[in-house]
Amino acid sequence: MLPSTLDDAALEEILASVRRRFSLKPKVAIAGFGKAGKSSLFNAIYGEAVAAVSMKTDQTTEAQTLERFGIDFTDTPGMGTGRFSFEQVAETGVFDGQHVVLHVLNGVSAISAEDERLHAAIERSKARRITLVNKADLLEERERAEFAESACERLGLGRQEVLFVSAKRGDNLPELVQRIAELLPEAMQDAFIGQQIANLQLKERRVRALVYAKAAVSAGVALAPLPGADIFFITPIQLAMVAAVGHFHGVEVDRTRALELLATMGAGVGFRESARQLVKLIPGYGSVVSAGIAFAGTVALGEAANAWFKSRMKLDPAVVREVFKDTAERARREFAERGEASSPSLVRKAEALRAGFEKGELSREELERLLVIAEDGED
Ligand SMILES: Nc1nc2c(ncn2[C@@H]2O[C@H](COP(=O)(O)OP(=O)(O)OP(=O)(O)O)[C@@H](O)[C@H]2O)c(=O)[nH]1
Ligand SMILES: [Mg+2]
Repeated sequence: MLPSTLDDAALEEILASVRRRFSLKPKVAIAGFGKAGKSSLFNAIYGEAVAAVSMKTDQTTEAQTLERFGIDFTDTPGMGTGRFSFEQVAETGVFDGQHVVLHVLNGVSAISAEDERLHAAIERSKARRITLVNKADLLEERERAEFAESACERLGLGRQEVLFVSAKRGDNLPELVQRIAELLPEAMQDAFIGQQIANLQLKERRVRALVYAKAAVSAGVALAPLPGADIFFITPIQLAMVAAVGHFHGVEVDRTRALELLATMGAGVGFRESARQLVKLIPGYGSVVSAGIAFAGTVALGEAANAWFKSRMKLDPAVVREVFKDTAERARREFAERGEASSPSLVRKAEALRAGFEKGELSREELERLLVIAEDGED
């Protein structure tokens, strides 16, 4: 059996790099005039617990009651909201530092001249803009149509640019989250999707895409099985996946958390030992890790991690094990039927990296590192 060069320090580094990716701070500012519902939207997107903290910061700002205009800065969920006069905002280029600015119109009051100025200031800035009409729950169909018409006319927008939402009832908040995510720099999208709570389906879709990508890489590296060796390559890939799945659900995955998950599934202490025990739970496991087993084991672990972290580690361990086993069965069948077809470019990429290692072109460390960061879509 080949020894692994990936020691505990290297595994820690994998966890840390996933943590860094998810701790990026997308700058999303919520701007609008008094009582449009900025704070309510902030709560609805990030959750009451986060908003409660930011309110405290808000109160420390002086003379805020004198201002009619406010921005709730949400670039760091959990802290930092501020109030600014319109002049401060327009003249200090405060929007330039934002990725996305949500311009919140109050659906129950007419669009004002100040809203027009605010819109123009956002347009002048480098930030991307989304224009919202809040309190849609209070509007009849006819009133919505009238408001939309007025917004298009006064702000020069296309009809599809005006998004009606209700912070109170939740109308269209998943769509809002989707639009924000699409406007963010790509490297920050996952962090935002992890931080928000208003579009849980989007979290699920991203988790599933991630899990299947990691499974394809695992399969690729195991295509030419070497007895005992593959598990060493697959463990770091799976560890990065588990950590990312946790972060999508707002759970910071450190070493202890990762081990806790493995222990929940009845696997032993230590990343590598656990991985070796886990793989034995998969039906059809032999002394050699085949591509199908690597694929199934990675999907199963990803789904088990998803269920576990989504429940905030409250799920009955027996249920987590069941998720693992059932998913492993299903994923094995999928792989047997479709083979590499699910993500052929990733499978090929992993296979090529592995071949490079065997020809001596890549060191083991290089191979492991490249496998962990392999992403779809580059070729
Ligand atoms: N019906 C309804 N009421 C809402 C909605 N969003 C906010 N409100 C109400 O509107 C009022 C103002 O909401 P806030 O979220 O405090 O608005 P804001 O823009 O942060 O206000 P300031 O910080 O004072 O500028 C509160 O009474 C909210 O309950 C909504 O979608 N529907
Ligand atoms: Mg407010």
